[in-house]
Amino acid sequence: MEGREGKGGRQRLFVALDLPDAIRDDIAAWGEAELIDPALRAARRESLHVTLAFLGGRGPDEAAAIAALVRGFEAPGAPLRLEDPVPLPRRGRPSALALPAPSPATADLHRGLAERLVAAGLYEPEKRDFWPHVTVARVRTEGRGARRPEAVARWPGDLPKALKEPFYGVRVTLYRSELQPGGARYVPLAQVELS
Ligand code: 2AM
Repeated sequence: MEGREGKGGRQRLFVALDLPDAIRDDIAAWGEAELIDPALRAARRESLHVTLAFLGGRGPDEAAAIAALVRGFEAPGAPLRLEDPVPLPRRGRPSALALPAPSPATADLHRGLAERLVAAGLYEPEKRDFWPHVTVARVRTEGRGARRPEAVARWPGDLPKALKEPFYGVRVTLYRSELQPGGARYVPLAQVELS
């Protein structure tokens, strides 16, 4: 689509495990009450996900091949649970806030997907270990053009007990990330339901 792509028709892509609507609703409700520091910008409700593979800028042919691979991906639904929020990075001034989502099944999904993408010549695995998490807020940067995150005075409290109950991630989606002034918007390009 015109105007939606970067240089040379490239799109910024990633594959994610979607969270069930009820969990997105509960995280959004928690965020409305807890993400009150003006330096924090809460993620949009529909943007809440666990990234399985970050693909970066890709041209149309690669994007089509990745979409086909995602549509043909077969795997069981992955149980996961959320933990209390942690500022990231852990050292230095934080630029984001994430909920860790420890889950061997999600790590298996990541591995299975990465193996298929690598076999198709579409992905170079990351050197760092896979760490499943849901980013719930970004920290605004200081002034125009500045990259340094603002200082956050009031970090949110812990998650309510109900949000720490295990649940299933049931859908894998290829997203295009569109950078916008109000924060990135993620457009679904291909999806597969897990069994
Ligand atoms: P984050 O939530 O930890 O920031 C869209 O930007 C998604 O891709 C986000 O979930 C983001 O992770 C992830 N992402 C962005 N840049 C990345 C990178 N260089 N390596 C791995 N994941 C990245």
